[in-house]
Amino acid sequence: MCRRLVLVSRLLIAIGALAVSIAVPADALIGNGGFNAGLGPPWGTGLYSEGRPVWWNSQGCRSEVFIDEAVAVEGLAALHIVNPSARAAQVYGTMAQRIAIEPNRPYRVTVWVRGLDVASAGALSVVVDEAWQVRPIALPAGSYAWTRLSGTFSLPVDHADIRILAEDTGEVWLDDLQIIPLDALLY
Ligand SMILES: [Ca+2]
Repeated sequence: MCRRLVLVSRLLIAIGALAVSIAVPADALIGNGGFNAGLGPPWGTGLYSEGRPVWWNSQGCRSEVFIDEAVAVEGLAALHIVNPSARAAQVYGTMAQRIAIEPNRPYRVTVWVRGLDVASAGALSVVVDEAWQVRPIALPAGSYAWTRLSGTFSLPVDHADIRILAEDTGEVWLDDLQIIPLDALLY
């Protein structure tokens, strides 16, 4: 009897360990967050993306994006954004991809960033909601080598539009953008 209980408890521990390993994502929720596959899908999805180029400009913004294969911190490529347009109302360049999330669950966003003459704090940000109000990542002003930034968010809906938004002058590089459920990191 006692031996059987031990076996049952070992089995439950094994099942528990399996559940934890399933709960921790082997990869991020976001697709091609390392930009090694270029600018294709799933970039170019979510609100406002339909019928537009993957990276698109508003109100005459002259921002451009490139896949840079010389400076990546993860894989072979990083995203390089060049924006010569100063901050002004509705002047921005952007691209997004929609991911599925659990409503009100906390998520962590991490990304490697590099800056050259970034004009202002938040000249480039990562936005996650449809109203563009929730911005877990905002790049600092100035010039800096590869730096890892992180932030958290939760939304009351079942999806997030992970949006890269350029709103002021400067050059930035992004790599290895990841979205991970925060509680999965705590096991
Ligand atoms: Ca990469």
